[in-house]
Amino acid sequence: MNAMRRQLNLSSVAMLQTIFGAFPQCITEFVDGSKYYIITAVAIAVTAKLGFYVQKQNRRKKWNAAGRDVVVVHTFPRGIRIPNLSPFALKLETYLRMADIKYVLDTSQPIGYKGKSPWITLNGEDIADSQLILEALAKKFNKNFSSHLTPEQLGVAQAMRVMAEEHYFWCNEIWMCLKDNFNTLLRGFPVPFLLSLAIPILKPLLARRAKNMVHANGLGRHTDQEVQDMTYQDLEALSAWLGKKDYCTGDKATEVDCAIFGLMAQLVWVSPDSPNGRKLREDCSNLIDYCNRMKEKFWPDWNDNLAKN
Ligand SMILES: N[C@@H](CCC(=O)N[C@@H](CS)C(=O)NCC(=O)O)C(=O)O
Ligand SMILES: *[C@@H]1O[C@H](CO)[C@@H](O)[C@H](O)[C@H]1NC(C)=O
Repeated sequence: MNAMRRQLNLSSVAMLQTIFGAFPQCITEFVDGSKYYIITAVAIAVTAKLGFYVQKQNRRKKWNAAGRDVVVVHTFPRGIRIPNLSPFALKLETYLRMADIKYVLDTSQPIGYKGKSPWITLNGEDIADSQLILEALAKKFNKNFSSHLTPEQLGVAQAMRVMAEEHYFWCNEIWMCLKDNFNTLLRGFPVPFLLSLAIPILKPLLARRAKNMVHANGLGRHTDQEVQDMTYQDLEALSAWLGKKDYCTGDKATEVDCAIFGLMAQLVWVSPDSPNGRKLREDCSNLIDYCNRMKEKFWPDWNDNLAKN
């Protein structure tokens, strides 16, 4: 056994000698000459890595210290005309208000472990995806605002939410990202100076990303006109569903209203002059009244939650 180990050690030393012995002279000379540069570079890299690690630990410590049962909402910074430019984050915040659950915002890491925003930390545990978060919170805090609905009403609400979040949302993204080239979106919140310098470089990269995503889900393969018509159909369906009711499912606001409000609020306050914003004004104005109703009910402090321009 010992003899075998000795032999193995010997042969691995021999192997290393062969490898390094085979190093061309010029490389060893280069490494020798730039030893100090290399040492400095490695030191900088290690320090940076350590710094990021400490920063990450500190962030985590701060999130975990938010207080028992206080939801830390990880999201993008406040908008100028709307508290949250992400429809899914606005949905989540609106739900937290509806359910009277304490929350704090954290914008240090908007994109979560699933690669999307929003996500939350609650009592040290992370949850991602607005709908999964909403359902987890409903369970934990024992809230259900839809318990009075019939199975049919629940079914329609589910179908409408999925249409809005998974179809309408992407149709609208095509306008925001590809037709409008992010311009309206970028006017939506105060862009820090350093980031504004990087925007000309970032825009084409983000556009390519968006293009790939809508190509993958299929919507990006239609003509502009076809996408436009589909989007209008979604808005008309939402408007017809709402009808003369105060809220989507009746005279009481329920979970689905948070989702619909999150998406429609963007048209009302961020991109009113987009084709979809105009469509809302011209043919679906009950959705605008609805957004104002939701805003008054759940966001009496709306203006306090806007970014200064
Ligand atoms: N199903 C997700 C959708 C979240 C989502 O699409 N978030 C967008 C911002 S509105 C995002 O993070 N996009 C970043 C990306 O796709 O890279 C939810 O309900 O939370
Ligand atoms: C509320 O209750 C209904 C049935 O009464 C159920 O279908 C629904 O999933 C519940 N919603 C939440 C958010 O728990």
